Amino acid sequence: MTDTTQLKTRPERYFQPDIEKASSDALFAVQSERLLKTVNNCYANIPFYRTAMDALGVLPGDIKSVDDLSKLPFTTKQDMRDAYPFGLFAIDVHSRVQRLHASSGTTGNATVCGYTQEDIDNWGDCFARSIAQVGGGSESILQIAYGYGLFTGGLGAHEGGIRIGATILPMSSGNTQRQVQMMNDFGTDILACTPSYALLIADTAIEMGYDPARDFKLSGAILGAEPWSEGMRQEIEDKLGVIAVDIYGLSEIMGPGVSCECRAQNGLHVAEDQFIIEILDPETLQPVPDGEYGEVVFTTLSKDCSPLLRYRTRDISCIVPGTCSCGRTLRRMGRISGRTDDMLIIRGVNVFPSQFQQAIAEFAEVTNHYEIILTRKGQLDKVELKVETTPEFDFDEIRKIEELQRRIGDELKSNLQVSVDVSVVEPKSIERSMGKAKRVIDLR
Ligand code: DLL
Repeated sequence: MTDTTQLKTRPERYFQPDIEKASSDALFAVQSERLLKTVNNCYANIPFYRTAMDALGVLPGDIKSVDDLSKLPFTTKQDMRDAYPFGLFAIDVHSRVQRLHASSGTTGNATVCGYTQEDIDNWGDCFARSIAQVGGGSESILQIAYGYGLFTGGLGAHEGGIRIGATILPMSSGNTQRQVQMMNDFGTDILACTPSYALLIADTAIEMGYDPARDFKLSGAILGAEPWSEGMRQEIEDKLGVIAVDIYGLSEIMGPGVSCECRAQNGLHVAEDQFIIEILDPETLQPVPDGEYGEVVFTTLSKDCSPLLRYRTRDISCIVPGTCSCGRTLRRMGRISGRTDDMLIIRGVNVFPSQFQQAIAEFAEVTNHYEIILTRKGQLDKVELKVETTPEFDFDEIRKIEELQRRIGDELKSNLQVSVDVSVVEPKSIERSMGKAKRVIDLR
């Protein structure tokens, strides 16, 4: 196992210490001032918000500080889709807008956001903080293996690299052997990609005959865009010899860097100078206490082209109570535990994909590569879990395979109250992902 203690005990680095370590009073003042500006911008320039605020009987003048946030209307993904493509822009797309990003529109219109140069710079600041949080700086070689394009991963990381002055290796995703080659030859020290792609890169490097933890100069990995587990983190850290931090973001709010862990790895510091976070009960839309899980809702504070008021992300998380050992005062959100819309209803029982992940983490014989396949037989839902074993597992003994499948099935049954047909499969039989892994295949 790689010893990451040395990496963890390096002196803490900050990109914008005045902001990252601001007092709560100073932050409240900055947030309030920017909120007023944002609300005025929304009311004056976006008819959707004028109508929504008029319907609630709220005028921009009623918002005096962050304490008045709950008077403002919510925004949903559907509102953004209805406004497709530019209906929620505060400025004309032909004016100062430098770039457009869009989320994939698999279940409806894509959601589109515009960025002025100022928006791009602010975004870069957020990602630059993340680079510092994992221990990187201007001397770093940053390999970006998030996809470049309408997806915000690649270009968001790129802007962060520019702001902090790192040497950028703009690989985008794909061509994994070449990623490994460059990583070795150029001496990459920070890798940015999805956690599933980091694992694929690690495994590919091992297959190519490297021991990345020993041979490569990697020290940090900034991984996000999809849910992952502590088990995956451990595997990535061991194989690559890095500290791996979780980065969160969404295209509607900005892209990667809305929040990111530091090396304490105990919650993701939210860029609270640029966003107000609320954690609300998704039914009552009332705030839940710190430490309790609810829907994450963001209000943007610095966005010029695509400001959003109280955007309901559908992601589920909490505010991590207490202070962080890294010295940052920006509050932390917990790992995303699921989405309000990824709940599977299986024979009437509500189940989240993350529960499968937690259950299989208990078994040393299997890995983090799994797929949940849902089908319907007559009136009955059928659930199959395919999970890969470790290379050490002896696949020649049918009895051992059956016994492992039964034990995993029993664990799932007692955790989820649903019978799951478990198939353990040989290493590398489940397709690897270079972007966001698709773990649930619903064929019903
Ligand atoms: O995934 C932005 C991003 C790029 C974040 C690179 C981090 C790194 P979208 O494609 O719009 O944007 O997808 C946003 O992905 O609402 C979450 O459900 C999920 N997601 C993002 N980061 C994480 C994370 C980018 N760290 C949606 N953990 C969000 C779990 C995440 N889920």
